[in-house]
Amino acid sequence: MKEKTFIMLKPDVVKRKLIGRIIQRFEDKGLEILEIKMLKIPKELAEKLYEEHRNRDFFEKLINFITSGKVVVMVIEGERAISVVRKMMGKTDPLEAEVGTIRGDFGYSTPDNLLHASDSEDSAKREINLFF
Ligand code: 3AN
Repeated sequence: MKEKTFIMLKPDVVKRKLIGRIIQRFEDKGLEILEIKMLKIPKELAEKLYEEHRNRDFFEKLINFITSGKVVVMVIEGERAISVVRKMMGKTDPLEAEVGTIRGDFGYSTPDNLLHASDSEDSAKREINLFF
């Protein structure tokens, strides 16, 4: 079944000039980019996106990072796209993310761990609506 998912390339990707290489991976996989735009996220929107983490000790650090520069947001579609993209992204801690995943190949820290991708159908709908 075709699914839509929401992906955000974080400010570290833009600063490190990795936008093209990361998008290339999704295109190479056969996923389709339906929407794409670049923006600097207002603080309120960043807090909404990450509201489930509001009580975590890293919340402020995460919001400061995500609003520190431009991000690229996308809607991507494909068969079981949500889990396929999560697999391609790799684990949250880049030290644990396997080689071959985006975080495993390009990342070494948090919260600057390259990208965000929806983890369920409900969050995909919610996140797409926040940005598109
Ligand atoms: P994922 O992005 O892999 O779904 P979540 O949803 O648990 O991971 O975390 C959301 C974001 O919060 C991560 N992408 C990362 O940027 C940040 N984050 C998670 N854990 C930490 C941590 N221990 N220290 C700093 N930032 C973190």
